[in-house]
Amino acid sequence: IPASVATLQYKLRSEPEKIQLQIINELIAVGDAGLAVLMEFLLERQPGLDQGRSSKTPIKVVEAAVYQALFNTRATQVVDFLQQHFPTGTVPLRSQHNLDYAPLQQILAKQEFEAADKSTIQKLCELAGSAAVQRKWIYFTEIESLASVDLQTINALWLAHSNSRFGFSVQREIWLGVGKNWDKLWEKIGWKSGNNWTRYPNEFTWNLSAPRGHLPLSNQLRGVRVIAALLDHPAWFE
Ligand code: UYC
Repeated sequence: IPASVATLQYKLRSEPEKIQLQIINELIAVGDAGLAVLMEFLLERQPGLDQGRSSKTPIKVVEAAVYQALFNTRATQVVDFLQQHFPTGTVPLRSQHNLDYAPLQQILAKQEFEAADKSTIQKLCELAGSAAVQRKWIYFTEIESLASVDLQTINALWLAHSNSRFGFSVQREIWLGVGKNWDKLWEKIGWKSGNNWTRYPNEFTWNLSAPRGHLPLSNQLRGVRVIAALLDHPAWFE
């Protein structure tokens, strides 16, 4: 390995998270030698990926960023490597109801955020039960009983594949930051501008240039009670 790459490899292992995230981009820019370092790093960290997860530290930020950066390259050797060692990413796809979150993970890895948003709504309905699946939307009264594990998995996937920009826990943090004032939340996450609601789907920003907390969406047509129940769910503080 060239000396400069070795230095980056050392820093990737030893620097604080903020620096690690910058090093990832530098290693990607190096090309094959850099990709090899990133793949090795993921393998080293693999046994730890299941541990130390609570709603406070729902994902391993650096591992998720390495995975996503590698995935974005679409380089053949990387595609094969990820397929072999991380076929469903770095977030454990835990579900109390045996729901399969692998499709959502793959859509998010491809950064297809509009499809991921649809898939998320669908999963929430599946979690709520067959009546909600038929209806295609959830009553606020159904939210409370949604399994925390599943909500945490969905949230962790959004965080992992968005550099922690998107996810219910991000929306919750912003909501608490504005004293639970809905109008201030809508402005901050780009769901409303002045008196105008952002129109679904075309006016929403389906990529990482969106404001923090922009996604996933919750339709407000029937009021704020669904999103209120979602952001107040025990999944985020238990
Ligand atoms: N839509 O405006 N939305 C839909 C949002 C509202 C409306 C879906 C978000 C305001 C209608 C999603 C915002 C409103 C439908 C979202 C937003 C409105 C629809 C698809 C900013 C009018 C057709 C999934 C707050 C003033 C379907 C789903 C229907 C759909 C999301 C209109 C994800 C974040 C108050 C007419 N909107 N929605 O849930 O239900 O249907 O009739 O929030």
